[in-house]
Amino acid sequence: MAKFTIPVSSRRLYKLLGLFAIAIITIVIIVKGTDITSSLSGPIDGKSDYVQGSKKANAPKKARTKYDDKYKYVKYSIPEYKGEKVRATFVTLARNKDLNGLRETIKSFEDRFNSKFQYDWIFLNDSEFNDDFKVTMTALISGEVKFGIIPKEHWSFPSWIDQDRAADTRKEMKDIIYGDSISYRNMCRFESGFFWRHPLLDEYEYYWRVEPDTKLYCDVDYDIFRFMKDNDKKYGFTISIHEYRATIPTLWDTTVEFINLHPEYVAENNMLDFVSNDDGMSYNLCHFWSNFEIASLDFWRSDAYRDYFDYLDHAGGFFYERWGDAPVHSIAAALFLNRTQVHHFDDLGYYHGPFHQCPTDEKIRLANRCDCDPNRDFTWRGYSCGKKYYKVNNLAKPKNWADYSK
Ligand SMILES: Nc1nc2c(ncn2[C@@H]2O[C@H](COP(=O)(O)OP(=O)(O)O)[C@@H](O)[C@H]2O)c(=O)[nH]1
Ligand SMILES: *[C@@H]1O[C@H](CO)[C@@H](O)[C@H](O)[C@H]1NC(C)=O
Ligand SMILES: *[C@@H]1O[C@H](CO)[C@@H](O)[C@H](O)[C@H]1NC(C)=O
Ligand SMILES: [Mg+2]
Repeated sequence: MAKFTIPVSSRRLYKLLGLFAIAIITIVIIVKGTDITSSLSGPIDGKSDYVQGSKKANAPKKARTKYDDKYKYVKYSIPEYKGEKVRATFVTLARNKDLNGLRETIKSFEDRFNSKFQYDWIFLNDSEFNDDFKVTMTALISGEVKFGIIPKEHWSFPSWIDQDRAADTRKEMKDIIYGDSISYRNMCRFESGFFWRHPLLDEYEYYWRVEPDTKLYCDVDYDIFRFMKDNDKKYGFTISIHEYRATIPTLWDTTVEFINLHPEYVAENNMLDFVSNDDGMSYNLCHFWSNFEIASLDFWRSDAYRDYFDYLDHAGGFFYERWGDAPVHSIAAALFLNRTQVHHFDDLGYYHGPFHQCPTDEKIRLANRCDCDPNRDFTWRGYSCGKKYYKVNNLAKPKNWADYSK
């Protein structure tokens, strides 16, 4: 019997020890838990300190330094910009129904770039944003988030537009993508002439335009706005493409009329050869795909662009045809900028349905941890204007570009 009592009491002892251990673990978890909550409330309350400190941005990645010499090309061509932050912001035009498409998009832009630099993000809509939208976006974004409403006169027919003629156009164009849409036309006119006039953008010098359902495929470890500013870049793009001719039948002729009135606005070292194959006689339909833009707000604020937009707006093509903001922005950039002020971000991976930019240069792709398939890259394909852009600017294409051109 005595032999039995010992194991029983030791079982009790084990039980007691077990309970004691569980109690300790529970206490540790509770204490840790409050630690986590209090450390979370720090950055949220003191967000501005956190943003200015930008400490994360300056910490080099361990894995990266190990392979520094192997990826020398990348290091050499893309210096890491760690200087002072630029007055820059993201800008997204959106609707309630874009919330789902925006969640993943924002996550990829934050993970790949913005969590390291904490730039602000502005959302614009033609009516008030609801709370679900605001709360979700604010939680996902590391910088300050601002919501703005578009003034009615920036999102409607201007007084001089003939409503019957505009309605006829929408009927005639019903078989062309967005051809029958009023809201799409308002959107194109807004993105051409008004987003940069919104008071929320006044304090900024540069912006990065982001649309719902897009994605960033590669790490961006340098301050891309700093890069723009330090190198006097005014317009940066990823994908370029040919426009549907039916949407812009008179855009070029209207542009030529404007240039004849204002030859002083045309830059000396311009990029006319990117948008015209016959020295300005006609438009070759090439444009930068404006759903992605990293650009200077001061460029749109310039007299040249303001007067150009005004001229186009009075000509009525946003409603009598279906002029897109992409060809309007691109033609302006090609004519009013020194060609050295336009930049192709060949180091970025980007998706907006149905096209991808995925760096075909393996060194770039691996160094920047791109999660895209280069076989889907659009840059060197026939319908793209990438080859044209590289040719007219005397830029070297990646060695293997032809493997991704068919
Ligand atoms: N607020 C608002 N945004 C719009 C409207 N139409 C388009 N957008 C936004 O404008 C951008 C371009 O529209 P999208 O449908 O993506 O056109 P696509 O990229 O040319 O096919 C996106 O950011 C949309 O969220 C609209 O009627 N209201
Ligand atoms: C944006 O405006 C539209 C009306 O134009 C409205 O239906 C929608 O709810 C607004 N979006 C958000 C997120 O509030
Ligand atoms: C265009 O920019 C480049 C680089 O900044 C400069 O060397 C060149 O002089 C400029 N050309 C003109 C015509 O302004
Ligand atoms: Mg889109």
